Amino acid sequence: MALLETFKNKKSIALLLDPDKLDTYTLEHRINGIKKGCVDYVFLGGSLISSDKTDWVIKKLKESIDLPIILFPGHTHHINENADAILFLSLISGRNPDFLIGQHVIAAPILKRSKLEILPTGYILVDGGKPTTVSYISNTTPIPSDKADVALATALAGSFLGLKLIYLDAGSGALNAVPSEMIQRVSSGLEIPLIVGGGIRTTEKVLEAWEAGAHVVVIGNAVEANPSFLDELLTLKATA
Ligand code: 1GP
Repeated sequence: MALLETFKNKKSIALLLDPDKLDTYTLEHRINGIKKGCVDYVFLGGSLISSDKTDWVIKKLKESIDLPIILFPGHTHHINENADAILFLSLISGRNPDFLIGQHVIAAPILKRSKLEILPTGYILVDGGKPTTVSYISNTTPIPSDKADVALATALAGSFLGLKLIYLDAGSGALNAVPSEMIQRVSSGLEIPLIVGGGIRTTEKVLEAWEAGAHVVVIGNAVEANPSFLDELLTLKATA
């Protein structure tokens, strides 16, 4: 089934892996967790990737697990044709043309030749209480976290432009996750699936985001800081 449909059909968790932060031991640990069933998707990427480990990570993942590997690129250079799909992100909360359409024009011919499933995604950066790499690198200002109406208007504009997913992100390692009120407001006004991430460190927060209307909750830093969080996610999925 196409990923867009599966996103809609059930509440799920995506584990964000940053290739720069993985060594053999860490990747094995993540793979063992994924095999147990604690997450539904693997997102691969980050705003800044300096190593050349992406091929290796995809190969290792594909040897061991059968979950969709979805690129979460920060730049055209991060395209990798061995993954399954790509979040084709337009940074619609920002006003930097390079991240609204510029990178996309460069990427389009490469993607046309690839077998990657393309997931047109409106990416909305929300203030998470501290500057994040993505706001710095993209040179964009996040939406204030108490401005749910601005987030909704932005998400609606994205959907009217034909984008198929909205990703509300407080940024990796955010102090504060996207508030439930904002998730609720955006999800209730939208008919396309909603991904939420950034600063989600507890299973309670995952549940809160799901209950507010998120379809996919993205977890990155929490597992890097505390690898046993994968076991907590497994328990959550077994009971949710
Ligand atoms: C960042 O939404 C992702 O773009 C995940 O954030 O690393 O804070 O979980 P964390």
